[in-house]
Amino acid sequence: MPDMRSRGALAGLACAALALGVAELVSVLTGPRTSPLVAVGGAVVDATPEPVKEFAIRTFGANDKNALLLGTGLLLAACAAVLGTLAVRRPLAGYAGLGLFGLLGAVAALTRPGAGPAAALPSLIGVVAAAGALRFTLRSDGPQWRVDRRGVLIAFGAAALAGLAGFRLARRDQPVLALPEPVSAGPAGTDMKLPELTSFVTPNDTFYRVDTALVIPRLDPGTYRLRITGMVGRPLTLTLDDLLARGLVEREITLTCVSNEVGGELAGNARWLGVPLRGLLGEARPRAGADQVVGRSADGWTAGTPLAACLDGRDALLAVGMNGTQLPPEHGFPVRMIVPGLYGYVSATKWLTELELSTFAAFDPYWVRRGWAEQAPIKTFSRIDTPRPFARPRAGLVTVAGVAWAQRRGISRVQVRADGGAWQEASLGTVGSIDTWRQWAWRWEATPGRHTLEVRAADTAGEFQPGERRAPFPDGATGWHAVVVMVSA
Ligand SMILES: Nc1nc2c(c(=O)[nH]1)N[C@H]1C(S)=C(S)[C@@H](COP(=O)(O)O)O[C@H]1N2
Ligand SMILES: [Mo]
Repeated sequence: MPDMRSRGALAGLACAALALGVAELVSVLTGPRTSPLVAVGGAVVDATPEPVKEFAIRTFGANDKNALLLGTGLLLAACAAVLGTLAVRRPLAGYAGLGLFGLLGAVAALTRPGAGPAAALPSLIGVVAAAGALRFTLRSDGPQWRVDRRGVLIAFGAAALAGLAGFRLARRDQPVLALPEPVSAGPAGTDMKLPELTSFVTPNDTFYRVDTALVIPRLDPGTYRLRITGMVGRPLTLTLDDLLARGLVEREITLTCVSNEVGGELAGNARWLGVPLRGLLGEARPRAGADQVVGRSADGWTAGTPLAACLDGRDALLAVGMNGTQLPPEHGFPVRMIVPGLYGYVSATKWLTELELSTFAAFDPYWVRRGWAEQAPIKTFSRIDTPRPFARPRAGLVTVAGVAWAQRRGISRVQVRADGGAWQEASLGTVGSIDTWRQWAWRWEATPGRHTLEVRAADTAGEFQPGERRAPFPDGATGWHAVVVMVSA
């Protein structure tokens, strides 16, 4: 019987390995952050208390993420072995366990910021493969179940093959661009470096992702072409080298999604390296009457940007770099548009292949056809990042902190209040530019009990964001972010 048990454990390990290998392969299509290990690891990081995180960073240094993945993997292996020993006696327990872990991976991937429905696919397809493997490794032997050794070997082999193929494909699909060194960066000191506060620059691997692409378009930089068409005196077709030869600038710009709810996380601030759009459009000589620039992506998605916003001197860019590296595939490799001050759906076309000069009267882009506003400037917004909802801080001084944004206008004030009392002035981080968000912090003398914290921000014209709660449809949510906390004595 002990032999039976260890064989069960092996079968469990083989099935888990197959699930992960297959999931890795599927995540080549759905994005690196949809792989169950990465998604569960990310969720664990988010849920980890700050002191533990600091301990991990101190102990593992730059390897903290690898340590986390290894830890998650070992834990999963232990569970798989236990489930395997159970499954030998009660196969149903094995299938139920598989289903549970598949669900866990899918939920973790789905709840990552900006994840689409396809994020669940790697976990679900992985688990279906593992269930199939379990079916073939557990053989009924009269009233008993026995583990088929060949089945276990085949499952391990298939797991290794799928995982390796996924790894190789993910690599192969990431050609490397030779980008010049950035010409300029933002000012220093914009990050207050407070624990739990959103960092001033959002790292690429945690930058929110929103798009309609079930499968990330993979463009070959060697054959890439950008066409500038429509109401122009001189249509252009440009290679990537043509674009790069126009000269690049680097700007910090906060990108925001119109679907962001009050308190939501569909916003990120990056250093974008790109070609100024104004000069490029000038070369194509827009014809009189054109008022809309339609950005078209490799997968046919469209966004309509006011031509004026591309020419008025703001840093409208065709971006090729993000935070010091080429654009990651899920953020639009090799070229995307970035226009400060406009929600992403009217400005930020990823996998950009065409700019068509047109008019708002003549053409409705993707989301406008579905009822969203034709014009969508970003509204003033503020968010409390810490304390988290239903946190239980100790009474005494508590740091309340977050970010606020009002691209093109800039943030001049942030105010916080507790329990509907008088508004208090928060201190503000150094300004990046009027196109970046700004960190804020407020020291709160917290007393025991249940409290509601609220925040509101004003732009540099002195205009406070309205308190009235409105849903994102059709041109962006409004309302003050509120967080309830339970202060302990
Ligand atoms: N090709 C393409 N580009 C797109 C979209 C899309 O669906 N397809 N979504 C837009 C929306 S709604 C937003 S908010 C931003 C998000 O950019 P990110 O995923 O890099 O954060 O991309 C924009 N660009
Ligand atoms: Mo968006």
